[in-house]
Amino acid sequence: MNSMHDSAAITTGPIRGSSKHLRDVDGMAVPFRRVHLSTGDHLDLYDTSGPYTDTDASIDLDRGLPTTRDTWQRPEAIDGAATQLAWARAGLVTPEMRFIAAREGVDVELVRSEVARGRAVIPANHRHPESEPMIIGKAFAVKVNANIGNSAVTSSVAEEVEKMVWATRWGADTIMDLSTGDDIHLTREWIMRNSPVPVGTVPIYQALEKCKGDATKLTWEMYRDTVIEQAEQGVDYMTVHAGVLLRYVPLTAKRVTGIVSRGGSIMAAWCLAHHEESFLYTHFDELCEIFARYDITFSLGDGLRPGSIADANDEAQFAELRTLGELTKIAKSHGVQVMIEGPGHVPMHKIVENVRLEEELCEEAPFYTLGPLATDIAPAYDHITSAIGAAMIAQAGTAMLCYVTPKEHLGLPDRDDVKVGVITYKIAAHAADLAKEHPRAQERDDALSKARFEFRWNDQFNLSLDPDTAVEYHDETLPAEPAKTAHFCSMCGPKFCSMRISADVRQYAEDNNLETQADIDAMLAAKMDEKSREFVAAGKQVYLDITPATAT
Ligand code: IRN
Ligand code: FE2
Repeated sequence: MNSMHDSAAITTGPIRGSSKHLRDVDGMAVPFRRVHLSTGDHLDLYDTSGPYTDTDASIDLDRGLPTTRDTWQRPEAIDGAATQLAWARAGLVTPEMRFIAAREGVDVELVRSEVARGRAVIPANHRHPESEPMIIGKAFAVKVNANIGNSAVTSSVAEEVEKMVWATRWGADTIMDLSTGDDIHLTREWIMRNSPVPVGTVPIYQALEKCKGDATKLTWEMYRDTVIEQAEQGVDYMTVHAGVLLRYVPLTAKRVTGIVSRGGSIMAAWCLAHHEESFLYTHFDELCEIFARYDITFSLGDGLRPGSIADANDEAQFAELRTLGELTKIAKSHGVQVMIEGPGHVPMHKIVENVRLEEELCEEAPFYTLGPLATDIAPAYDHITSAIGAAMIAQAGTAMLCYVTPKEHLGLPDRDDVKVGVITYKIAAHAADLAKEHPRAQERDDALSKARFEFRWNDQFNLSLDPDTAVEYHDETLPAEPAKTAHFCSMCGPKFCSMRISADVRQYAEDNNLETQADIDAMLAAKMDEKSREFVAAGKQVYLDITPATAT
């Protein structure tokens, strides 16, 4: 290890109470996180963490992960398109589709047909053979993306790899490397070679580096070469802000927050300076041909997304969306997979309209949104303001959510912010899965609820999204080991525990053979009668016992 690696504190190894379980599917090893319960049962959960949660796992930056996908059979290109979309349309089932079906617990035909319709994408560049295939589409579990990437000054390459491992440990389904600065190629290379999840980028950022930050100097050739450089490295999906057209730029003039997208503002600056149509738009067919060779998925950028509640759903935003619809059709005619990026900042009553329009204009291509923040008034809490919007928009049909961390609008996220962002977005995504009645979503809730009711504390922790924090909070008040099996917690103490009282009620019902509602009603009537006679006879007064539970 050279000195560049030293500063990174890399977290690997199993998550509390779980182990890596590999299910054999036609010779492929499909990963699950197996949670071992104290009852002797187990629950297998969707696992994004790659080999890093194996026992004794570590990160070997230079060696990288095994190139497993290279050993799988890949069909021939069809009319120049070596893509999951082209193969799905031709009725071919790829190893990636079979892997995904097992992972999601769905029929492989659902995977193939959703990809063929363009309602789902499998971002899997042939040059990223280390990745474990996953699918983004509204018929499947809602996915979460975590953005990482150094800015010009801050972190080392190893720290960025650590952030990737850390984000996937907590459930990030994809990561985007938004690095800028000097080591951009090298940083990306190490992230790619070590990432078990698809990696996305915004190539215009690196193209801009190549002309020292002067947007007016950008050219199509410069951009194209950057795309090819990144394609060769294995980038699985790329944000392309090709819907920012020259004539839309004036529509943003009267906005409260103008253009907030970085890529969008770069392209708007270029269009204005040259007074020409965007080269991303005019060269879109050529871009499609490149993407088709590697099977890179378009993430059509929302360069004109609203950056404030005031600007939500305005003409600039929806004009761009109409153009993205047009580009979707072009990409698909080349056999290239497409998803559509969405807002931003949107109040709750304007959220569903976004999904409805996107589906109508973009042939239901998977929607991939940034939150949206449901209000602007809580900097430092924008993981929460945005998770509210994210849960709503996901329930309405958004397929992937781009996380927002507590540092949004304020600074660069550190390791803790990355974890809080991912966990917050897993909550939004899972809440939407439940609301959509995704076949496997409720299993985990039921297992956790049961553990909670039965005072299996360790099971409750281990089934949770963040076992480490759950244990920590529990131990703040009841640190002793016996408290992990105690039939109460420190919230209400032993006397007032509703769960314990409910358990007692059940026991009472069992002991007294109370099975039907009629049995219970009869018992209650008899008891009430008996009690009221006792009460009157004793000449008692009514009082409430408000002694604190801990005073006993
Ligand atoms: C997702 C949905 N809308 C935007 N995003 C993400 O925002 C996009 O995928 C990328 O990771 C990030 C930065 O995009 P801009 O600011 O360059 O548009
Ligand atoms: Fe914002």
